[in-house]
Amino acid sequence: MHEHKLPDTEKAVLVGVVTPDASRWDVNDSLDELAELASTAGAVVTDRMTQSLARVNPTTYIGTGKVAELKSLIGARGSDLVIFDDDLSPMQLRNLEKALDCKLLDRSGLILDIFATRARTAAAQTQVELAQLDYLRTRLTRHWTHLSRQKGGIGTKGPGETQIETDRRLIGNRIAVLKERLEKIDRQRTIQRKGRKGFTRVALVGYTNAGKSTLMNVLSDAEVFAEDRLFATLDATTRQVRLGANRQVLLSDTVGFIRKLPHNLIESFKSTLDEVRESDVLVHVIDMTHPRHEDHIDVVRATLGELGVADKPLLPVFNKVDRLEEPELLGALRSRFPEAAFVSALRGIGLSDLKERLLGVIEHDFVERTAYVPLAEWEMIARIHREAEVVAEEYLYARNGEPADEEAPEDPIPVARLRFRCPRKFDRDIRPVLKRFAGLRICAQE
Ligand SMILES: Nc1nc2c(ncn2[C@@H]2O[C@H](COP(=O)(O)OP(=O)(O)OP(=O)(O)O)[C@@H](O)[C@H]2O)c(=O)[nH]1
Ligand SMILES: [Mg+2]
Repeated sequence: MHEHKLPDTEKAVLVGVVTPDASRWDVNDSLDELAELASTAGAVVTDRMTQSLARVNPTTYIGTGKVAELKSLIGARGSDLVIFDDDLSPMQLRNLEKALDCKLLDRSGLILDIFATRARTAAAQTQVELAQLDYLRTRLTRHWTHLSRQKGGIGTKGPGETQIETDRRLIGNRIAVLKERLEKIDRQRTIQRKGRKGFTRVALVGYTNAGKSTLMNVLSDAEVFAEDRLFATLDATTRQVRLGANRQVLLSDTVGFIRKLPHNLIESFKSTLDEVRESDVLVHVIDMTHPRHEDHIDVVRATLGELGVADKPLLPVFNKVDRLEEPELLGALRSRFPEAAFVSALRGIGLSDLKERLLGVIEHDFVERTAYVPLAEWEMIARIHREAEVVAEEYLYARNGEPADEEAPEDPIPVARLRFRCPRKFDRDIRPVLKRFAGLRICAQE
């Protein structure tokens, strides 16, 4: 596939609407974040335009007067694109394109574009392309393809024009192919994950740029790409991490969350987000030095809810203490989140406290069990040794207590009596197997 040379910087105008029902997010904060996203995508923001409206204009998003104002601004600045803070409906997009004659993007389109440039592995690339096509399917306008053919740049990366024909049917076909490819990737991942059964699995979650990958690196010696950019990480990485003398966990780093994460991205990133869904414990990394960290916490919680994992045990970790400028914030957060750890992933501050607290959360999720297992079932015994913490082990003889055996008593068989601690999940996994040995009657000590 050839890559067309993209202009290094595109000049962008940001547009946001203030509505009375807007939540705690101030439109300026939201545009700050949009500007960060735009610069991550390689644009230079020259202007911002906001408008207070009772509600967003259903035909043009902003009011008619504002559209005219925007048009002359674009002309005066020689802008390359306009980015809207909310998702535009196909109708709004069509009308605005007609009126402005300029490349238009909305927040979701911008986020998708960043994801497209960041995707490195086949899985991430497939997932992003799927999300993009799904997004485009409802927004295909003649103008859009016309522009994309002439110019490259933000909003046009990812699926090349050979793939994006205006024909929706072709897009539908391509989506089917990608879905199939993802299913294959999914199956491979499921096989990989099977090998990790029984390990306590911990997933790092948090707002983009909170420091998840930096924390992953410092805890595990992994070399995960960390950068002061939004969405540095798109793929899940998993590493073993030692928490205490006798406790290894699997730690996964994964894609960051953001306000208004496009819904089709969450859908498409299902297999990456499975790391989060299948983990036993979540570590929620928060950049406490970010002025909007409270909102970030809310967004992450809401996204976890959407993923159906809101009830998993969760450890809040406030990161970047090294950079904290208001010492009173530390006290306030400590009293509000007494269970939280306060760290600097970058400087390696507070890591042993973090590990201790994480151990505490995990312990809470552990159970102690006793099981009798015939020595002939050495694979099962080995598995318990490998994946649980064996506290005591002794060897005995037992007879099978099934009624059929009463008439023709078998010779006593050697069995191991194992007392072990394990995650509830491991206990659930092996219980059906151990049930098979429930009829054993201990008859002699060796
Ligand atoms: N001062 C300071 N900077 C940090 C700390 N931890 C991370 N950073 C910086 O914050 C930026 C983002 O860090 P990442 O680890 O890439 O963040 P992330 O949460 O993985 O971000 P995404 O993958 O984009 O979701 C980088 O520039 C890090 O160097 C910290 O404890 N202190
Ligand atoms: Mg990262």
